[in-house]
Amino acid sequence: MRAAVALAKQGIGLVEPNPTVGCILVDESHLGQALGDVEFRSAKFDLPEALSHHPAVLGLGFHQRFGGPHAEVHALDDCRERGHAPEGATAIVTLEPCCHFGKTPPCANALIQAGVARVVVGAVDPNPQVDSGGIKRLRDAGIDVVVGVASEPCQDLIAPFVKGLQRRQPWVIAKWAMSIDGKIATRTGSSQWITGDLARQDVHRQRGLVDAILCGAGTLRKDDPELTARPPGPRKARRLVMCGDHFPLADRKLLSTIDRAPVTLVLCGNSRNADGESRRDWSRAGAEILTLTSEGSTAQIHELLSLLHEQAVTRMIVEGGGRLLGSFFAADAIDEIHAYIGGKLIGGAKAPGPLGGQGIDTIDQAPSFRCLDLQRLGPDCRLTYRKG
Ligand code: AOF
Ligand code: ZN
Repeated sequence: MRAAVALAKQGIGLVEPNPTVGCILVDESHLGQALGDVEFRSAKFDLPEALSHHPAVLGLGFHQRFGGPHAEVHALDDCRERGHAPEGATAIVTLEPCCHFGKTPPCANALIQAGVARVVVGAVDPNPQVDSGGIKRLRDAGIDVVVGVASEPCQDLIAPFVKGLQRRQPWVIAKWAMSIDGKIATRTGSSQWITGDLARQDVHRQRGLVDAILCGAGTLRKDDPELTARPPGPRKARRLVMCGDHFPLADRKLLSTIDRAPVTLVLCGNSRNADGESRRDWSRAGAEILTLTSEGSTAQIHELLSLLHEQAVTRMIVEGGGRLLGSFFAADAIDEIHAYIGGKLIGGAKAPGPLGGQGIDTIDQAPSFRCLDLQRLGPDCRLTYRKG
């Protein structure tokens, strides 16, 4: 199942708003040893490539693009292309096979027709059109179904999809780069660059996998960021600025690069008539102006997230600065953190950390996050944390 999870991850950025799913068809009589304990510990290891050569593996598949065939169909095709028969095989799937006619026919039917003997499921599909219906259909056809194997990584795979379904908001990734001692700038405000080339390349890769990238007005003023993925990735993110009640000056890279990716300025209600000239410049350039009607930053953040869900934003990155990230923290609106740690020390009681605002008073108030991944990036690293 962990191997199927690794396969599924190859679909991140390609399948949303669908969930990422991986499937492996195996011949249990050849399973013998576990699929490479050693292999999973090595970051350089190409898992799909190695799996292909395992004697138990009949076929591999993952959901590769929105609207395209599901993981199970790819695995069955792969199995037949390799000259194997799926009859009697075990299908290991990170998500319950679907039972509905969506953009493709039901995967449960495909598995039944192929004659698989057993299906091992990581997570139940919370989509109301499925919701254990796939499991039932397989069992009714006499297939042995095991549910909940390695469920934590399988639930992690579909967490953005689940949040979209249940909360009708995008998955929020807070991103920052800090020194080993947790500073995002020196006490004088100098911050470029805390991380090196490899870490910054990774930031661009992550940008190319999401639907929206948000920054605050202070960052727009100070850093003049472009907020594009360079080189471009599979998704083109809408670039958003949380402006407060003033239009930003129009001399920003965001405006001069508006042909590369759409721009939205997010303002709050009392700004309607402010800054006429800047407003005109941004509008003329084609920027979308979004005016929030709620009061207070927490309500405004949730209003924005709901609006972005309606615009089909599944995953988004909040890039800072500290004030905006502090507001997202205070609003309990951070699902995941990409903390880049640059191999540098900054020091100084007045040098800022990543989250501004008030912060919490005592440790018992601190929300818990767990470490999902650690990527080494030359002298730096990316730590991925998730709530819960
Ligand atoms: C599976 N295997 O690989 C995936 C599943 O719009 P459609 O037809 O592509 O269906 C999307 C829904 O199917 C999605 O919301 C989720 O419930 C399920 N995704 N199911 O059996 C897969 N990607
Ligand atoms: Zn399916």
